[in-house]
Amino acid sequence: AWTKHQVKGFTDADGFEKEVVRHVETSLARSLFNCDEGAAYSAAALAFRDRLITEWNKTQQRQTFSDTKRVYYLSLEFLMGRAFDNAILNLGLKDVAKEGLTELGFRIEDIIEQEHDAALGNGGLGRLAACFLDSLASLDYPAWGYGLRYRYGIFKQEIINGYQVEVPDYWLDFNPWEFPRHDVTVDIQFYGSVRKSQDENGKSVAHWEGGEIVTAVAYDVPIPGYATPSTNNLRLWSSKASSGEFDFQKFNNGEYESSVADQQRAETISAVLYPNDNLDRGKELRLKQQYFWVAASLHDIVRRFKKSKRQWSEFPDQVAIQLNDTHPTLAIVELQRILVDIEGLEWDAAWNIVTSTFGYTNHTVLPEALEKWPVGLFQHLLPRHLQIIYDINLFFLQSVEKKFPGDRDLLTRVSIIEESQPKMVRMAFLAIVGSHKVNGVAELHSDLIQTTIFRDFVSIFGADKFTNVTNGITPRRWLHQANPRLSELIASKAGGHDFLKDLTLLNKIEEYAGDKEFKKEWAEIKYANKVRLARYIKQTLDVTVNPAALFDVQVKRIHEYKRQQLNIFGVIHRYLTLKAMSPEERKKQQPRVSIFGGKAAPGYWMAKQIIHLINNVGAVVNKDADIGDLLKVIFLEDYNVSKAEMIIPASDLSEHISTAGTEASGTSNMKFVLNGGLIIGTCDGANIEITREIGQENIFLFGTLSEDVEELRHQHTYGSHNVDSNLTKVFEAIQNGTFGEPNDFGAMVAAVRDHGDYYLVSDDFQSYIDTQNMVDTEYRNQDEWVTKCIRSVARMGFFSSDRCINEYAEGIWNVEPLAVKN
Ligand code: 26M
Repeated sequence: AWTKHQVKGFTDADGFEKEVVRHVETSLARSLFNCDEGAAYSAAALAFRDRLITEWNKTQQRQTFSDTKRVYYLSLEFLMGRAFDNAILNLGLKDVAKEGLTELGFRIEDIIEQEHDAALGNGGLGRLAACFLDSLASLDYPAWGYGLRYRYGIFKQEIINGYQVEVPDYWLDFNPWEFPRHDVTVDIQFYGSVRKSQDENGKSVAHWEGGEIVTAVAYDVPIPGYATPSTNNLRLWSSKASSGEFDFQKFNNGEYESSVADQQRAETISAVLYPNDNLDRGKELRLKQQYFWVAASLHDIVRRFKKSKRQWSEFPDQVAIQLNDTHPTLAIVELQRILVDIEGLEWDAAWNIVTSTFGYTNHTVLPEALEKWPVGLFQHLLPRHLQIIYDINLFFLQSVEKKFPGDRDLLTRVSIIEESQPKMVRMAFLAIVGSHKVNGVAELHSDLIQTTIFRDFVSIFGADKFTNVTNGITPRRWLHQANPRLSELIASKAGGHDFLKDLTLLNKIEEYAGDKEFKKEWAEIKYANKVRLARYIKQTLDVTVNPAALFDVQVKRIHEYKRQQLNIFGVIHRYLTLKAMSPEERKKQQPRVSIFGGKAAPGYWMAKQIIHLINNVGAVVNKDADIGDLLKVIFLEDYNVSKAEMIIPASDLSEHISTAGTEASGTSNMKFVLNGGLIIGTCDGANIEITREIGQENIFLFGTLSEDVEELRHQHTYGSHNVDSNLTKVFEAIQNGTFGEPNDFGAMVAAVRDHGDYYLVSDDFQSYIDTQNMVDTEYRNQDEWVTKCIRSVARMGFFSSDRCINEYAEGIWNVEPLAVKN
């Protein structure tokens, strides 16, 4: 077994302190007398960074020399959050850090708070990638992440007069966790034209020439595993102007301005993360980002493979590449181009290698999120790639025609090129055709893609090509780091911290679900977490909330399909109901704090209206003397990973209430249950599997089932549509100005009342209200509630991202851990 004592560097508080002092005085060039919390964080981070480097180098050497198959996880988003707390926990040195910092006169919590989140992602998809990196390292898999080093991560959200305002997130001022590799660069080409010629054997070869060249520079981020020396690499590419002759010529010709403009154009590629979640708006710069990142990553992977001097046919034995959604689909085309145009392989041999290498993960069935690019844009930006796509499509359609002769409709439906005006490249279809496995992220979602959007491809390729890998979360960050006291309580009954490496060991706490002393400690921890959140709410919003009230939390990106509008309409209904009660009756009601958080895409007008309504409702309810502690409505600004770590452990009830069939998986649902909160939710995504694992008596399910959604939508449009009577009263209150200018919310009301209620808010309203009332009743029986929470946690082992990564490794990548020999 590995222990922290086997690695080089400090092992005790004394040694750590010396390193902190050294970094303050040398790396930061500051005096100890002038060391504030910011400097202390910087120095402590540098001290731990030094600790990571040795193991990181060793891990990389081990992977190179052992010559085993590696996994490459291609993702445009890595929502990492903070690295310091995670690094000290994974190294098993948090006590050392705490003691050392205390002796230097600091509180470790304050030092941890100094770090800026690495927010290179939108939501679930980006955070999943981050959890996967943690599991890959913790399980000793030889794996790299590849992404973009955005100068600006997801915007910071400010709420001004109840409205969302976006502020840029410049996060790179001081980032000790990245290592620039100015020697690892790749020149990436755009635009230009294709020339065909014949080689010495008379074979036709394509040359892609001319156009803009931008240089990709690698920045590496160490990813420490938990309780293992394995430290993997996340390589992020940054764009800069290529320093080719072209620029020098411009300088020499005195074209200084235009040369600086070129430089800025190049740097724009990796400047900003696109802030859309589950929404595609085909912008040229986005396609440029995708190709830039994919081409640099593949060049890097191919360069590494070539050092092994193997045959090309062995490429898939050495390399597995996972595509996180369709964003990196161009990698399929780029590898085919490298093999055919540059390495001179025959088309079929190359295509075999390509399809054996790639796996594709789908994360959504929402039509507005499925990527499509205009053919004309491709022709302009990537002319050779478009030709290759046409050839891939031709051979694919020929094979379909062979299997299903004469089915013209089928050919039209599955063609990678959509024959629309303008013609479009359908990236998901290209990803399916170019991969050997396609997976969804929860059982229901994987079934849905096979029976709806990708149904034709199941008949063409067979059901074996399609599979499910239910998402998971890392228990290190989402239990041990976010909720240290609960982690310790569990450890005291589960035989130590092994459950953090094998989450199924949580089942050892189930026998304490009725244990008085255990339950008391459990409830105390939850209460303390709620006190902390209440303090934060007081500090940031100046609203006093009672920590003894039921904390009802919905934090996630704002989207109509996630139905924050259902939640706030339910809150309004609750408010109206309380207002109509006598003071005596009110005294019998369960106090609640409704907590919201999440960002709206800057161009998503309806989502921004929802935020506005939530804030307006809060402004009215929170100062209503009739209501007092019975109801508070809170919108927490700028929800992100580090805030999630505070909010999730403080929840009694969390809401996962998407229209059935729309939320592919959800992962925060898993985080909330793992932290001892119950769920109110629809039969959607991973909620279904959570129910199966923890028992239906431990979850509050309500609403329409996914198989009934289509029929209801049809009825709304073509039959009659009566809005639920309680919801009608909510609309009346909105429209008589109870929550501010009624016109502001006219569109939200009309979406339900007049425009077909696509998300079934009215259909699900009554069952939502009834279920919330059941929650109130059950919450008043605290003894039983706590038992439910404990049982639920005990049964959550399945949702570790370790289980999930092992499934990918076995079923898709065919890779094995690289055990560390001592
Ligand atoms: C597209 C174009 C331009 C900019 C951004 C995008 C884009 C970004 C993210 C499109 C889709 C994106 O993500 C889809 C997504 O986040 N899906 C979520 O994936 C999670 C992890 O599997 C699931 O848990 C969520 O249910 C699912 O919504």
